[in-house]
Amino acid sequence: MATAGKPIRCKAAVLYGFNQPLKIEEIEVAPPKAHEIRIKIYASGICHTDDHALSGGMASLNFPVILGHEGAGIVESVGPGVTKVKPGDHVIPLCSPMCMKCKACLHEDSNFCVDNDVGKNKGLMLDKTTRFSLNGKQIHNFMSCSTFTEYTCVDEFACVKIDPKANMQEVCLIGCGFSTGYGTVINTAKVKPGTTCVVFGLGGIGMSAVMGCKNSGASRIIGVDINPTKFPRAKELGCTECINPNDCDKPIHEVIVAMTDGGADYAFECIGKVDVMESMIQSTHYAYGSANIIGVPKYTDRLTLDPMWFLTGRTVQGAFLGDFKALSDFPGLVQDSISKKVDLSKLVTNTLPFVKINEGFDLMRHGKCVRTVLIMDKCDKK
Ligand code: PAD
Ligand code: ZN
Repeated sequence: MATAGKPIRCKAAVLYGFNQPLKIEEIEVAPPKAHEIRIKIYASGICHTDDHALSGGMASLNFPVILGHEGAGIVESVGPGVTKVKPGDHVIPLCSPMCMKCKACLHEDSNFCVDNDVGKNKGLMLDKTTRFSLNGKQIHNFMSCSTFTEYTCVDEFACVKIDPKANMQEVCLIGCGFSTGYGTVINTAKVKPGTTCVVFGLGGIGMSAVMGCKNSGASRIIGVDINPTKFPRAKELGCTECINPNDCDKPIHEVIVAMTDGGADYAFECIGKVDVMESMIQSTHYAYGSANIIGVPKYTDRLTLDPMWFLTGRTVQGAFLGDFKALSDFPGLVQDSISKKVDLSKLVTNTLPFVKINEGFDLMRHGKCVRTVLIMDKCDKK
């Protein structure tokens, strides 16, 4: 492409400090160096993890930074040595990169590469620099990718090629939200047919977990949310019942234990609140319940656990990105989206032009969407 090897000037949403609005700036994206890929982003979902970072929920964040980690785009150019993709390929940038050399990447049960930036939040490429700048000042990346920008640049290990037939405005959600909720159900908990599941929190992650429970053949799927406007969509996706804890005269776990003759087979926390996580654990059956933590709490929060909750036979576990190994699993999820085995359009309740990104955050904060997807450009290149 004509832009290869040259810096690209484009719009990006820059965060300068905690709890500030994102500022649309014209930044410069340097050409990719060896083993790096520059990508034109077409669509990006807004995930609660972006707001978690923005509002100071993570222990550290280097400013200025370009957030966003749930995108889809087309490779614009590649640096020397890149073999995985070529210009023109459709891709998902990975917040869950995989080096395929470390112990975690090689472990059959892990997707948590030692070189990912999750929790470390250095905001740098592997060579400890960044390709984003504004007036010569460096801007950090986020979770190895940054998708709230018209162009991004990632290390080769943070990118996977996908089928160009996929709808970018839908499959961008495979980059984080959909994979996280759906995967925790099918890969981590391994929900069995005929069982009872409870999903706490019916945002993008929780709704994806509901889809996973439905596709796994659960016979009863109970959705829990303090925002009842989420209930119709949750029922459409598979919830058999929905409960608002604020309408209950007992703690929500007591309500669920009573409804399910001793507790659910599986429960999922998709909010990021430790008090709800404690309820979620106690809402599972004491003898065999499987409690699954997905939500990301504030870094200073701690769970208060009674060991007796587990001595009787319950298990509790957590998952990053639904335990999907992005490099090998995402192309298959994209095929599931194309074939409508999973209908990701049901998760995209709102779309907005990229420059309205702050409105998109407000929609999420006020519970007015399941997922808002920002459109950087319409993709007619199939
Ligand atoms: P969201 O804001 O779209 O949805 C959260 C939902 O929880 C909303 O519908 C709220 O109404 C509901 N809620 C809030 N408080 C309560 C409560 N006390 N009881 C019941 N319902 C409540 O967020 P999201 O779906 O984008 O993200 C959910 C969490 O998952 C968030 O903590 C995010 O950081 C985390 C996440 N984890 C991973 C991972 O890999 N583990 C990946 C991506 C996101
Ligand atoms: Zn996310």
